Amino acid sequence: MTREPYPQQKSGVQTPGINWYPGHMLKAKKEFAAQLKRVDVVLELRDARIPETSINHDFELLLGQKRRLVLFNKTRLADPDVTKVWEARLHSEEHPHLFIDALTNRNLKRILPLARKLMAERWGKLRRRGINPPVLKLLIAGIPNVGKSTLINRLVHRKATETGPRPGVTKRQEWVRLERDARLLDTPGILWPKIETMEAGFRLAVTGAIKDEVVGIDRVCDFLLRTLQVQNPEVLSKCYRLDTIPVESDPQELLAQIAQRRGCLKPGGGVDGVRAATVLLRDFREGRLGQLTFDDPSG
Ligand SMILES: Nc1nc2c(ncn2[C@@H]2O[C@H](COP(=O)(O)OP(=O)(O)OP(=O)(O)O)[C@@H](O)[C@H]2O)c(=O)[nH]1
Ligand SMILES: [Mg+2]
Repeated sequence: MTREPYPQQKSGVQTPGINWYPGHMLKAKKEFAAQLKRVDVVLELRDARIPETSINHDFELLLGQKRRLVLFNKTRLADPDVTKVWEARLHSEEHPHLFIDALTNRNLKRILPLARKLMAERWGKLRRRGINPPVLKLLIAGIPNVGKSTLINRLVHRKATETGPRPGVTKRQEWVRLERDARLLDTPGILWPKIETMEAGFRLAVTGAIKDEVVGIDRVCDFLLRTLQVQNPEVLSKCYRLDTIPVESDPQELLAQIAQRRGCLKPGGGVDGVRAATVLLRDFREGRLGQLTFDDPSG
């Protein structure tokens, strides 16, 4: 049987979209819009594992003609071959971009020079008129948990802002001194009010931008298992010492096997599905289940 690298969900979930919008996000969006006119360049963070799904289209409207550098973070967690295809596809995009990894410092040294380059023309004009350019003001924007605060800490080589492995850690905007003549504004993660499809919901949940509860931990787990079954079944069998995994295996059955292996059982002896799902998702998020990209670059 041919393996389709990007399976569509067969969960039968029919939904008009996921309506949700925590109040703090609306507030964050208003504050974000208010600061925009005060900054020179926006560093827009997206997730390298979901280069398309992590685009906040609301930003397009808000940012307008603002100078922008798009940074795809967490590249070390994405499938390197698929990243290459994404890089080729993004080549002709309007805004310059970099694939980075804040935890391994990949491409971080290139960020500030690129941001300064975006200001070169404007500042050149000021200098010709005998005026010293002002302090470079950057704003870092993106969906929750994509690594905005981690990136800032890496750029300033100290713990200037709070970070954590869950969405919604940064609650308010905060200026950080980057260099003598550069400042960076950290902002809370912002998502859009309605997630259009369950598929997008699964991708945002599995990568940590929304909490599992928004779409249901069992469904997020089901989505991850289906993706692994077709993209990297070997990692599943190796990590949980399972037999060869046929592509058509039922994810529920797989989860039951994982539960047995990891001792996720109820007092009476039945499988504890929620515990097993929690174990699987934690293993994935801590990098024990290999590198995966969920957005198909050919789609
Ligand atoms: N592997 C990997 N993990 C990362 C990277 N950047 C951030 N993380 C992890 O992702 C999680 C979220 O990081 P934060 O910096 O708090 O994310 P944020 O975008 O500021 O999140 P909010 O403030 O909630 O919007 C943390 O557990 C980080 O260690 C990266 O480049 N690679
Ligand atoms: Mg943050």
